Amino acid sequence: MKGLLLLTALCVAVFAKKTFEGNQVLRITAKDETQISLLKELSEQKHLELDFWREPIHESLPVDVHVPFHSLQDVRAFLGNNQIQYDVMIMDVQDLLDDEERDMVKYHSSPKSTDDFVYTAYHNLSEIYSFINMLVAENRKLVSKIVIGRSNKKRPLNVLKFSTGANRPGIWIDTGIHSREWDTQASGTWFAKKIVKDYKRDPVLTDILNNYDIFLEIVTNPDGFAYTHKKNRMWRKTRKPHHFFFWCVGVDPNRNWDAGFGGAGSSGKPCSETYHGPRANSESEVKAIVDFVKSHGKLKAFVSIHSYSQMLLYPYGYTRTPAKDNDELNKLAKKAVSALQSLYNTQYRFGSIINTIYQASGGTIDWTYNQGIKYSYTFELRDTGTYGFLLPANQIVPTAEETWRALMTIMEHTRKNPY
Ligand code: 0X9
Ligand code: ZN
Repeated sequence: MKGLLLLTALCVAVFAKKTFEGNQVLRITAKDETQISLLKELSEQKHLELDFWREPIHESLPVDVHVPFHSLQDVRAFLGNNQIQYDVMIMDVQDLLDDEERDMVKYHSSPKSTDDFVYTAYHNLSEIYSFINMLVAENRKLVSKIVIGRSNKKRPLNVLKFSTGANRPGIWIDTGIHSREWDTQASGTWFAKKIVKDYKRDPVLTDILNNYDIFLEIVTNPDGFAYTHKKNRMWRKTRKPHHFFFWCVGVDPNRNWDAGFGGAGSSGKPCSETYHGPRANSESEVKAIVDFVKSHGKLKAFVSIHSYSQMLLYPYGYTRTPAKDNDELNKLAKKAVSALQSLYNTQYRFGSIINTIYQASGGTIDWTYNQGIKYSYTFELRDTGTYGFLLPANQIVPTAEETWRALMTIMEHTRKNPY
């Protein structure tokens, strides 16, 4: 009997989807350096199992932390005892996930065309992969699919190529490198459809596509993404187990690039959410893009899309030394965020990564910029923390629409300023 119970418990642990009943997300506002240090200490308390959505870095930046139900009392007591201010941003994480799931089940149909695809709901990996195949089948002249490599679990790394002629320079866009940032893969899907709808209709996009190819990787971290659907909605990293600490799975794919690799703002601890991996490009998902960028040789803009915080950022993240094109990147970012804001009045901050969000080493666009891709940008999409990574599905399309305006600004500038 005891054995059976143990076996059942083991099965539940291995096969069940993680639930988050009673978990809360707190927004903590530290008032000084001492409180930041206290919060850093708090984040070291492993038994609390805290998931910092926004880490304690500096008192000017809010700290968002996802607290499991079993740790709530301790965390609240800690904050109270140290007179650290906080608000409850998400009362019950599972409630939001239930809403999300309900919408997904409702639209879990098999659309016959990309016109029938429900852009206002979240979709799983197989639904997005069939969307990609449908889009290609419907637009053979404009769109093709290239497989740039395989994930750790051997899933294809699919990239959509929008092209109207041979030997063109290219513009790259990726979404979903952090798997839990679901509004990014959803936006990527919407962008793909937008491109085929607007070609030959929108003169600016038509001009871009008559001169540049656009490459779009919607699910940049497919293993992580599948895991967010099947096991743990909050998964961020890749899914490669560590060779020694095999219970610590995954590498942060936004710390794994060969630009200040292993420096401040990344972690050497395999269980950390910002673990940089054993070496640069150790993750096949990263290496595939590195190989693609090098072999293509003519990418002129590279945009990597994350969420959340509402920011448009440019290099660098690993060093305080300004990028040599800092002034132009800054001016263009300003123009792009004002185009974005013009639609729904969503406000974005912009600047270099290190000055605007925090120091992060081994990040995607620092590497692409150092490869000579001048227009290297990264977005942090909606929102500013009300829902964080759990943006309600009714915000997918507005988020994609406004982001598209900023992307068009960057692409148009790239088209008009050849280098
Ligand atoms: O920590 C990160 O990798 C980014 N924040 S996120 O919540 N999306 O994980 C911030 C680093 C800045 N770089 C990019 N946004 N690429
Ligand atoms: Zn991210």
